[in-house]
Amino acid sequence: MTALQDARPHVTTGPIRGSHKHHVEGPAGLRVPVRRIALSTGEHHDVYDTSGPYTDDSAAIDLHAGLPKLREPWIAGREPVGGAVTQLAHARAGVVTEEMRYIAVREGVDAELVRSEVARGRAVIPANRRHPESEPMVIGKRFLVKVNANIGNSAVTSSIEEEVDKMVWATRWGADTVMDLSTGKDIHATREWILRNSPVPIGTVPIYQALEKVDGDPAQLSWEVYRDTVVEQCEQGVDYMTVHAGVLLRYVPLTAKRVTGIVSRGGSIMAAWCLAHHRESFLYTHFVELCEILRRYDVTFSLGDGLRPGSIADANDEAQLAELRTLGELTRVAKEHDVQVMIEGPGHVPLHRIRENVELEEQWCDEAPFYTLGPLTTDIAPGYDHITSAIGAATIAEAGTAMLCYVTPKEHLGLPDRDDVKTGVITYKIAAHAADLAKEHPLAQARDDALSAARFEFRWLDQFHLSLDPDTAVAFHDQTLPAEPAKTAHFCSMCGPKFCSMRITQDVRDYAEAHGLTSVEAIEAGMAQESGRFADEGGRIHLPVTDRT
Ligand code: IRN
Ligand code: FE2
Repeated sequence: MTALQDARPHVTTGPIRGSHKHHVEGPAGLRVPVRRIALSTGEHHDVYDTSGPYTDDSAAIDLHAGLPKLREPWIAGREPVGGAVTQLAHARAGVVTEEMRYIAVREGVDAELVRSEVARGRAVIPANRRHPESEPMVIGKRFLVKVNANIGNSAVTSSIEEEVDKMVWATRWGADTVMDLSTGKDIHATREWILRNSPVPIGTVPIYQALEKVDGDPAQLSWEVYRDTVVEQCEQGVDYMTVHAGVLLRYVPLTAKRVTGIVSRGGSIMAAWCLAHHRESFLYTHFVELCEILRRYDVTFSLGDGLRPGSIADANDEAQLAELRTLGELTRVAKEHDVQVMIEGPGHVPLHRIRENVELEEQWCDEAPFYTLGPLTTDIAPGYDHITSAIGAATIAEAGTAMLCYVTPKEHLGLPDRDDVKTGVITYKIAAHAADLAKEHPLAQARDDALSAARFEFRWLDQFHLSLDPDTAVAFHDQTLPAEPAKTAHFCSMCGPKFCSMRITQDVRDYAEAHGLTSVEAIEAGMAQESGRFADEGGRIHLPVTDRT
């Protein structure tokens, strides 16, 4: 690997507050990581863990050496079926791979479900044979909704060190995959550092690097330059690649009257090439060769939405839907070659037009996993587009989208920094989890129940530790009640001791128990008492607060 400027690059290590890394023993000696949250009741709660060895106190982290090659023996021992080494080929042949078994433990499902979903193309396991460091995960609508975090430098900002740090940081907070969208200098070296140190699958958009190789002029691109770039990235270990092969020459004019034209970087590059040469996209005409390359490594296609709408006005328009149909055609070609496929989706879509996106994708792309960027449900809140898009993300995930590409507060404004990465990941974990609850995933609600019980019983530390972002929860609580006793107090500063509804409910229950009543009777009895007092005091509403000036 290219030497880093900083000989000791810094990444965040150590367990997340209130938890530690634990390994669940799976079949055939598999050790599957979970984050074990210790509760004050003596119980514990395990949650899905994407953070790799970085949160394991007993693991020695050496970025120069890279992570342990977890999958190496599995990959070495695997015989090709029908000439193909892909998870799809194995799944179709009825083989349950080690990756599938590992995933089954993580997801709390049968390994056979993982196999059959991969076999029918409704789920993918992005796992390049040359990225043995990654911990297997699955993307598909029958499984937990996943979140991708985009990182990567641009020509004007950021270093390799910062990008490696962002990758570790994003997975710490729950990113299931990371895409390296670097476009500036050192693209190859940045990716190498990220891959060798990443516990999650890494995605890229190879056309970005290909464009750098021709000095940023799309007209100078060629199939050969692109192909060599793809091979280079496959060799390095990239697990999935965005390929904007659905941007056809004849679709480009469909964007002419749009409010925001073509907003996809890859889409605009390919549109520029098609127009400059007045020829069909080389990604489309060489698609079979591309399948043959990806198949050798088991790299998963993420068929790009180069014509996604970039504004509410352009949602679900002809250009977008024409491209989606073509992505369906390409999905079938890829699967004939035993290559796994997912489909990228929009963008900017108002709430009432979101479901249609999922329905058409499922219909036209044979239910290949849908992977969407938000969508943003309004255009009017730059600076808050993690929120405008998380609303759309939760909605589209409930409808069946398998993975959500995060949007950070910097969307439309600048390159996200470390804080934006965390905000984006946590925001998208909320959207994904909201959808898991709505889909009644068997693993989802237990965490809500555990947290709510802690909240109701004033086990403040348990409440913090069960939350998606314990550090922020503690910090907010500390702002008004930093003292240690406040972490067990039966109130917080929002309502104060007298107006705490949870404490009052508990009083009601205690009263009921003491008087041998049901809660309902207790409330009635209590109310009769209170109204007596109200009348006694001359019918004035009494506030149990002494000083309200
Ligand atoms: C996801 C769904 N639709 C687009 N994406 C992501 O956008 C994709 O995975 C990649 O991270 C990025 C590609 O952007 P362009 O090149 O389409 O703008
Ligand atoms: Fe946008």
